[in-house]
Amino acid sequence: MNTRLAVRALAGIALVIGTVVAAACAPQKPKGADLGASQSIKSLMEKRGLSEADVEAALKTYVPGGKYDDYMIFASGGQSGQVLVMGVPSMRLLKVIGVFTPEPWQGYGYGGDSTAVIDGAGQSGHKITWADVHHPNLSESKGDYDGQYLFVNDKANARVAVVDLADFNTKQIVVNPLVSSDHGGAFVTPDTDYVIETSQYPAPLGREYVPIDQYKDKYRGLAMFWKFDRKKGRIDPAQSWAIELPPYTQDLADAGKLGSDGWAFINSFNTEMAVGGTLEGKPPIESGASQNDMDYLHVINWKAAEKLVAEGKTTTIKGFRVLSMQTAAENGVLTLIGEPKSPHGCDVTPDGKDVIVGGKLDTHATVYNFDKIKALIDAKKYDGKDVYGIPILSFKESIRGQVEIGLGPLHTVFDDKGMAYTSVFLDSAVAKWDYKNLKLIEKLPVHYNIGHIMAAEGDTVSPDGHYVVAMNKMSIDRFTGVGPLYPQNFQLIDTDGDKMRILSDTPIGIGEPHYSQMIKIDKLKPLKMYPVGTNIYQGGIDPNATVAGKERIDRSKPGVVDVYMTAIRSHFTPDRIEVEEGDVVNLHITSLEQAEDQTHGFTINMYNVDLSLEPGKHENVTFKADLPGVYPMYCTEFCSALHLEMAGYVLVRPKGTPAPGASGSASGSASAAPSAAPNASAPKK
Ligand code: K7E
Ligand code: CUA
Repeated sequence: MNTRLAVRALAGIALVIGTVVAAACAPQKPKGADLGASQSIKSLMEKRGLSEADVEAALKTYVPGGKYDDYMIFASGGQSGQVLVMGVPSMRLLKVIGVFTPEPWQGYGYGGDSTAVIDGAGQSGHKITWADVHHPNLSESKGDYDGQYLFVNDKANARVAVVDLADFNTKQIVVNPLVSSDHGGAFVTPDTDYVIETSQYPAPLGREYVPIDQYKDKYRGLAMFWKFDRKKGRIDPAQSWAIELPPYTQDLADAGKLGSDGWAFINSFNTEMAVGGTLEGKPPIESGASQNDMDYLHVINWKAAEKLVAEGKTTTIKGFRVLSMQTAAENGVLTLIGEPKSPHGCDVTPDGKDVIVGGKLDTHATVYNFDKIKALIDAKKYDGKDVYGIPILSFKESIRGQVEIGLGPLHTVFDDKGMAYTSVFLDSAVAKWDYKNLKLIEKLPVHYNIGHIMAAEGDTVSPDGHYVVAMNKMSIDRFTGVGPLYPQNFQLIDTDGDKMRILSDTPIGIGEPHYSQMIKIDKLKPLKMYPVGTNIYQGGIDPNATVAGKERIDRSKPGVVDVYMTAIRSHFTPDRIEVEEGDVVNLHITSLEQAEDQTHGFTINMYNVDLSLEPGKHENVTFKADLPGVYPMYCTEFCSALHLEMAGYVLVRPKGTPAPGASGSASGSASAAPSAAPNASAPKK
């Protein structure tokens, strides 16, 4: 593929390597020639088989240690249920945030306070410990990323998670008890008043059984408007509400902005309402759903819906206020417009004026114009109604035009120069086009089968330009083989020059990322540590936080042992905990550290307890000591020269056995570990 890359190296190359400065205009020159590079660089290029284009791409993306990336990507971790944090342009992986799936390094879901987040995220009493993560969305203020929160949806189980970007931890997972799957989410309104989650596969609302031959009458879609309480940093389910939708398979959604603020747009496919039946000789959903030339774009006036909800024009299902689709249709809240064959992406332009839809089985990007739509709705100028009585607007009168893009346009993102970048799945290409003048500018082949595409600040009212990333579903030929399950491939694309070009390939070996967002690094203000005793889930100092010198074991309640414990380089106090079989043990552990990056881990053999104690963090762990025996507990982060010594024992004596003399006291005199001063054992200040 080096030749292919070399062909793309057309622009003037300014190469700066150490003291060697060279300017060369040399398309398709042989390797290493005429770069003016030093002999050592030339021979290095030859030895490694690198072209000029390779070297330039390397220089554009190399970020030396100690220098920071310009942007941060929050990428869906797909089936891993996690979120990946990466730097741009280096594409280095910075962190994997545990979201829907227990994550051991962060001690997420292994006995500490985070366990309640995961355990509380089950559906209908079923514990679910994975997710199909699709769309991470950053919180916005006035339509611009503000770097405070990240929302992600779980398509498989209809859930939405809130990640706090102060500490990059998942603080909340809300479950949608009305629908069985979601997809159009988690999109935010321009001031993050709402996080929008729309259903995917229609089902009876409230998750009841209804025979599938009643699909048309009883199966439904839904748009949930989760109310976000920014002060608390949590979604407030009690203030959230929903709109019932027809059983057209709703797909992607986006919120209006600027002039179209207060509106939302949702794609759909399978307006044929095909329900499969392959064993019964009926066509599969894939062909049944591809009969009509048009599906329906759903246009929602959510500000008007909010008013109707406040006026009580709702029914309650599973504790949620739901606006019926009839009420929505009659009050101008829900309107449909035809959209070409099996659409997928639905993206509002940065100026809020247009909505761009890509059709999977179409060759166009269709540009709907909000002003035209609004005028038709205001004038009640309908082309007819669907079978549910929902008004339909004229397709022709709602669009500004269509642009021939290629086979299978999916998603569209934007730069700062009025350019749209659309992923073209079947063509395996990125199409750059002028969305104001509806003109295709350039197509760049990618490897292979691009799904989503992301751009720097690409979903905001002011995109940055410079980079887009092609999120490719396949990676044939791109990387060393790792067995039949291939990684996905993120291709970083430079959009600064006249021609787009691929700068790097990055394998994603953890799941299938669907969407991602890219934010300027200076918008993020992550914490370096917590005030001592912080409960990161409840906020503030935990009532059970322990200060130095006040460590103790409280056995005042029968059958319960409360341990008030501290961790600091390189010991736990207490370090011996004696309990009786059957006791419920509550550990309250506070990290007393206030030095950057000085994290301790904590585990107890056999009890599936695993914590990450970042500086200042407090954790509460409860377990039942049901197995008599001797269980080492220790620190799992190599925190200091005496890290291996940061250990102790939980001793569970058989039921009815008398407690040995002084064991279990907080100041066991036989302790082998002297309380080393932190700086005596630590490499860090
Ligand atoms: Cu994979 Cu946004 Cu869920 Cu398109 S979606 S690729
Ligand atoms: Cu603390 Cu290792």
